[in-house]
Order: sequence, then C-alpha cells, then structure tokens
Amino acid sequence: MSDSRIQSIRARQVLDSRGRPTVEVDVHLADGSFGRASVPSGASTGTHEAHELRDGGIEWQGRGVRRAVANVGGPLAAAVTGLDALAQREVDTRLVDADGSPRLERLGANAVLGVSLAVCRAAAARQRQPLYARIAELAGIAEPAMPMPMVNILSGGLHAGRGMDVQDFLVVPAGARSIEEAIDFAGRVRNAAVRVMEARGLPTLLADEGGLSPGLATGRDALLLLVESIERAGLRPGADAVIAIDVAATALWDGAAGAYRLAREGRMASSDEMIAMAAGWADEFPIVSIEDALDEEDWTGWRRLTERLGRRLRLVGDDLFTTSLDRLAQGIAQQAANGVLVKLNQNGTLSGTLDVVAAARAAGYAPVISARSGETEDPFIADLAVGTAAGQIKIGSLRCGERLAKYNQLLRIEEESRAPFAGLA
Ligand code: 2PG
Ligand code: MG
Repeated sequence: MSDSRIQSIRARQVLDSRGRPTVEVDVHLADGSFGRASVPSGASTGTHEAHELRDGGIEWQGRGVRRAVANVGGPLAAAVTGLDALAQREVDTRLVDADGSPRLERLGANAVLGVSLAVCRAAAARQRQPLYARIAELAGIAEPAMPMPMVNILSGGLHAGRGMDVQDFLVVPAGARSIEEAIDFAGRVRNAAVRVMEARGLPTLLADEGGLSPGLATGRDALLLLVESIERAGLRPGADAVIAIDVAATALWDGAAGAYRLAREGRMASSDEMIAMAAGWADEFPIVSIEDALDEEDWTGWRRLTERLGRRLRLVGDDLFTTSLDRLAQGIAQQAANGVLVKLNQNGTLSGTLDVVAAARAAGYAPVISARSGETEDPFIADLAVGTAAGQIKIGSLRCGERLAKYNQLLRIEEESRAPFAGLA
C-alpha cells in the first residue's frame, strides 16, 4: 500500500485545440509511478455543468487558468497527498470536499478533474495495467468493450460560427465489425462529403472538431448531403452507415421570445415544432440518435419528445443532464430522453462520472462517452469508453491531432485487448 501513496502533484497551464489555456496535472506516487492528464473545454455548454475556473483580466483574453493551476498545487494537493492512489473514490471525495461548493465553483472543476484523472493514470501505471483495465475495475465492468464511434461530418452551431443552425451531423458506421473498419467507413464518408461539397462549390474549411461546415440553410439540406456522401463512399445508408444528430438546441433557445431561433431558416420554432422537425428527419432519413433536440430546461418538451420518438430513436441528453447524477435522476423520473452524453469535465471527477454511467445503465439509458469541442491530445476518453463498456463514443471528426489521439488510442486498445466491438446495440 505505501508505495502507491500520492507523493507529489503539480499542474501547469497548457493549450487546448482552440489555442485556449487549460489545466494539465502531473501526479507522482511514492514508488515513482507517474500519471499525467489534461482537461477539455466546451463551447456549447450547459448551465448546470461543473464550473470551469478562468482567471478573467487581459492575459489570455480572460481565459487563463493560473488560479486553477495554483489550486491544484495548493488546496487540492494538500487534500490528497499521502492518500493511496488506488483508492480513487476516496481521492475524488476528498477533492470535492476540499472545494466544498456544489458545482466546484471555488477551486474549479478543471483543477479537480485534472487531479482525478492524473491519479487514475498513476494508479494504472503502478498496477502495470492499461488505463481501460484500471477504469473497468473502478466501474465494476467484467468485460470491457470497444465502442461504436459516431463521427462528425458536418458542423454548425457554436462549432462553426453558426453557419448552420444544427450543431452536428454525424455518421455512425453501423455495419462495421471492428473499430478499425468503423474508422475506415467514417473516413470514406468524410472524404466523399468533401468531393460532393467541392462539386457544389461549397467551402470545405474545418470547424472546431475537424468537421466540414457547408453552411446549408436547413437540417434537411445537411441530411441530404450526408446521405449523398454515404452513397458516394460506396456504403449503404441505413445498413453500413446510419446518422446521428446533435441539435445543441440550448444554443438556439431564445428566452425572451420563448421559442427556438432557427436563424439560418429565418424562423422561430416552438417546442412542438422542434419535435415535429426531429420526427420529420427520422421519417425521411436513417437516423438512430438525436442529441439535445430541445433546450436544457424544456422538460415538458423532452417528455413529449420521448413519448413520441423514444421507441424509435436514442434521444440523448447533453446540456439537459450535464453528466450530473441529480439531473439524470430527474430525467429518469420524468421519462425524459433515453440516453445520456457523458463528459468528464461536466461532472468534475472520474468517480462521479462513473456513477452517472452506472445510473444511466441501470435505468436503460444508453451512455455515450463524449469529447468536448475544445480538447487536448489526452486520449483518456478512449479508455473510459472501453473500460465502462459504454457502447458508444463521440470524438469529433477524423481530423486534428486532438481528435486523432483518441481514435488512435482506440486502434491500439483494439489491437492489444480482447475487448469485443460493441456494434450498434
Ligand atoms: C457537444 C460537444 C461536443 P461542446 O455539444 O456535444 O460536440 O460540444 O464541447 O462545445 O459542448
Ligand atoms: Mg451536445
């Protein structure tokens, strides 16, 4: 036991994929084992997410994380130095208690999460275990499994200068039999989309997650383009490849107007009209999952949406649940949604995140492990998806080093582990 004690913790400010500061943490154990982790950051964020502590002021346009870094080296290190790194839950509880606020406002969820993840890596190193195996142990998962990726092809919303109202159109390589084949299928679709867009004179510049942003006026237009791209890739829509959507509707909600603003379409939509739009897409296209079809506080709408489409589609709550046990429990009680997006930094600790995955599973809500639009080269979520056998992962497009770091880690895990490929459950 004594060798796995946490001996030292230090943090630094590094940059994420948007060139914005974020927290990186190094943890050393008494036996010399080492773990490092860095923290992602969202753009389309939910109100109830754990708090990202930023410095304000002039430097780094107010986005510096020097205070979070100082909190790691100060109060957080003081709270957990000397603890056994193998006792992840105790470590996480002490971190949360050291902060003492409900959403980690005081010391920052970015500070807390960095320590939580780096401790897990150090513990895995100490046990000479792959990270996914360590996570599986913590999650009580006997059989880790490779997740089905949903891969961003077309971007809009806050990830692409609001060039389209809907944030993400993703391809799910449903017919693939391995991660490798899934990535191949998705890459073919992405390249076909480039060819289709070039032929139409549409711009093919990259959005924040490496997707393409054709700036089309309606969701239907984007779906037509995506289906055409699947066909051009030599794949069968509905069989080899199906479609997922993240509407990110919280970013469309106009509180003053009491309606959703579809700016590119030039109209406002009520909650029922948003539901009708989603139902229309699902009737016409091979869609398997829709995330955040409605605003984070539109509970009545979410209940109606789930009643209407919940038997046909995965209805995933991102801003709705913010990887919070309380919010998820509220959703389960109201039968709102039937899937939950899982983002470590919305929650703030690894243990807290594992609790959300477990609660989702117990209620029949599908967990989807997700990256943020602002990421680092840390591939932690690849191991998280395998270790929890979550079934699905959302990383972004097949571009940009911070995305590829995760896809590449999945390829490595597929090679070295015997974890079966989940397929599309
Ligand atoms: C989302 C994520 C990832 P962000 O909305 O699901 O695509 O975006 O990190 O900006 O919240
Ligand atoms: Mg989302």
